[in-house]
Amino acid sequence: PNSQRQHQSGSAAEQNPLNSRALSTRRELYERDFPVYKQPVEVGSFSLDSERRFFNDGRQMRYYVEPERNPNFDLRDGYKDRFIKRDDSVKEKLDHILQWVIANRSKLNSRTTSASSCALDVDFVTWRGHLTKLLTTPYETREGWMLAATKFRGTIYISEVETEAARRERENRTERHEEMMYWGYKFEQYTCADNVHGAPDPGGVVNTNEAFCTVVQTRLADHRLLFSGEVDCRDKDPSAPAPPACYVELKTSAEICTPKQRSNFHRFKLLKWWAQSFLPGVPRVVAGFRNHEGVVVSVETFHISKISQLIKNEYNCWRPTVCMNFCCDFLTFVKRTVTEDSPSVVYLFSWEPHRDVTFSIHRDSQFSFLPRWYVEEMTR
Ligand code: 0WD
Ligand code: CA
Repeated sequence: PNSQRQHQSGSAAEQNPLNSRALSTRRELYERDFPVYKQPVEVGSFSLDSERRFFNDGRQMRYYVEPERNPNFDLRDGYKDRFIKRDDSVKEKLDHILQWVIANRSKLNSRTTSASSCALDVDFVTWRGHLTKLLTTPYETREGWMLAATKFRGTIYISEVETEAARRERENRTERHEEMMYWGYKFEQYTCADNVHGAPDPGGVVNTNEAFCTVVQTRLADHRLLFSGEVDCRDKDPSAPAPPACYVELKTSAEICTPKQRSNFHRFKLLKWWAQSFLPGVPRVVAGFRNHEGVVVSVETFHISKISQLIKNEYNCWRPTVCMNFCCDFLTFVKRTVTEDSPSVVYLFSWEPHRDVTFSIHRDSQFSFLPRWYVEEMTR
């Protein structure tokens, strides 16, 4: 109808002034010029050890060791006897990022006046993974999401809430699915060394508690963002560019045997890979293509900057500009909605495929996610 044909510019929420309580996710509304997205700058990093303890340093950083083109890695090896799995029923929310913020507050306070020295100089703090979900929303047809937002001292914190459907899926995974989730971590073990001159140790234990996370700062249009994302490894060449440009994302995917499989890979998988790595400025993804028996039969590098070229002949394909404009308009919608500055108030944004984004407001509820230790530290 009429609202569709309105302005080329302006956010999608603005295009429907009668309904400031909802945001459309229809692709056509986001087909406009690519928004300004500043080159992400790494402002720090942190590590989580084998017991999920936080360290304000890069001790869990690993180094990429390029495998053969056709390596025959057995991803099933060690699943039964050399695997320690993180307990994914434990919801950590933003806790590790907040720990990093407290340890590095001086780096973030670029304002020098004492009046504003308590406020972080950013509009949003969140996980990279939450932003990835926003980028892919206009193309997502299966899984909805819930994002909790709280404004505290002028900054909006965004933390995911597990949907009922996601919880059911997590609690009812098949044995096959559980094993396939291990394959990605096993591939990392075949291609990463703990030291710059070291070699991978495929005989070791895979422990998914361990993580190295980068913290980056950037700006999407007028939204100043601070987010963290888990990084698999880095280029070991000492002359490699500085982080995040030296980082490498590792993936596994089913081997591609038919044109239909290739098309699906371009239309669905490359969207997720592109969104996840583009956000923090990670330039390449190394993919291990595996067969049904969990053997990596080929390895291929994808450069993030070349992915839009690679997909452009695909019929009915995704577009980076739609992803970024939707994310930008969602953040505008959040800024306009989240007005009360209080650590105990949560604005819960919910989305289901084929629906608009809507929200509800919760005071002192189960959804509150800023821990007391953080609020107290930031109020001192
Ligand atoms: O509480 C939650 N719902 C979430 C917590 C959702 C997403 C992430 N996290 C936390 C975890 O503490 C984890 O350490 O964030 C960290 C990873 O953050 P991210 O980089 O923002 O997440 P994402 O981009 O979705 O995933 C990056 C990697 C994954 O690699 P692949 O190649 O599969 O995309 O982080 C791992 C996984 O290896 N990962 C997780 N690790 C622990 N907990 C989680 C998770 N919930 N999700 C993905
Ligand atoms: Ca990965």
